[in-house]
Amino acid sequence: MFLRDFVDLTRPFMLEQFTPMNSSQLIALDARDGDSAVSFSPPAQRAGLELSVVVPTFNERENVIPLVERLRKALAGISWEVIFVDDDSTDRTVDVVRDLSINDPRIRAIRRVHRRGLAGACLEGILSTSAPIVAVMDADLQHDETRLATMLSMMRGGRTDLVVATRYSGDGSSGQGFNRIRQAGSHMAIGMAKRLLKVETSDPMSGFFMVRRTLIDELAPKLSQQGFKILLDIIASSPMPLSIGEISYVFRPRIHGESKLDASVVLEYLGLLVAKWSRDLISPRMVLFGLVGLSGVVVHLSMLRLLLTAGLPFAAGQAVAMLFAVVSNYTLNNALTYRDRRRRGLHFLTGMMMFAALCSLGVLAGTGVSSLFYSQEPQWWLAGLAGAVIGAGWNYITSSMITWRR
Ligand SMILES: Nc1nc2c(ncn2[C@@H]2O[C@H](COP(=O)(O)OP(=O)(O)OP(=O)(O)O)[C@@H](O)[C@H]2O)c(=O)[nH]1
Ligand SMILES: [Mg+2]
Repeated sequence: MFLRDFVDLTRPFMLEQFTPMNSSQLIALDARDGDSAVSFSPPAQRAGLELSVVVPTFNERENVIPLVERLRKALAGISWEVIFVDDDSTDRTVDVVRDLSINDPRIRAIRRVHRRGLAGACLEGILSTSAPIVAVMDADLQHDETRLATMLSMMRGGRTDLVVATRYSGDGSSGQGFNRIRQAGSHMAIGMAKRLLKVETSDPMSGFFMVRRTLIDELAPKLSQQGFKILLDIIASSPMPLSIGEISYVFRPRIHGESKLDASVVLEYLGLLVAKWSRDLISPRMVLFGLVGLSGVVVHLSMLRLLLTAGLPFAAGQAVAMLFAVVSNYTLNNALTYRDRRRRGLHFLTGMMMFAALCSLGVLAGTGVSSLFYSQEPQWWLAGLAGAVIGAGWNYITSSMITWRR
């Protein structure tokens, strides 16, 4: 536990910011945090609010109104609200939500600026409500909202911590929403989660579930803000076995807008699996940083070989190959490891220079440590390994705290 706490120093502040507070405190936070900001439409302060539906959105403008209409029908007779957590969509999804909220205070918007991430958005939405029970569902109408009322009645007795809407048991299916490749990938991912993390539910990858808010209040500091798989993270992060109910549903095809799922989601998922399997000793970010580092070694050696074959002297070839590896590592880390804090435009270039300068210091520190090791214990591999660990650790810490600081 301590290694993760020590190394992943950049993480904790955001989650704590969103435990219940009033609007004036939120405005103060906005002003203080120059790097990232968040704006809220006023929370619905209604007595007896029972259910909050948290909907993460990124470019879902056309889906907002149909979803709200469906929620109104499905949740008739229940005291509910819906919170759209939008990562500053370019199609101005948040404006549609705010227009609706003028006439219906049950509809709320959280607009996050300079942040990306489905899991982080869901967490922020959950932590911003006072409702005791929270549902998480996608905006794109793929999740069957008519299941919500039954899910709520399963939660009401107080004995169930979590209800998972599953595509993989009873009458559930993913056939309409997934092609064959997605289906095979989903089954493989579930198999890995079950084997490695001993997760019992039939659909730990589901993005449609209902949970007791106090559980998330407790688990929040442990949950990753990266990735798509918040449900798996919740189940695997709980120190106590959870009482989990299931309800089946048919995953519908997406009608409006585009899927945000891409290859990086697979890598983020692997990061989450390793993190939970190591009992949070390693963070998902560390796993991604390590994978990118390994790819840098491959880039470096391939380039060196190419340049030497082309007749370049060794020193020149080595310098150019190193430069390629640094640029490749920086670009991949920007796209994957620090996707939620991605640097763009001019910031991309200044970040690259910063990354290169800090990595050079890492090389110096690593060389110094390995030379010291070698003078005490002339085992080349042990000394080399010590240098590599120091260099990689330095690079990770400075990347998280300086190049991609929040
Ligand atoms: N706030 C926020 N929401 C996101 C982000 N990425 C995806 N979403 C939302 O999360 C939900 C699920 O995303 P989808 O792209 O539909 O993912 P999916 O359902 O697994 O994939 P498809 O079946 O291809 O649609 C949608 O409501 C998205 O708008 C993000 O970075 N931030
Ligand atoms: Mg979808």
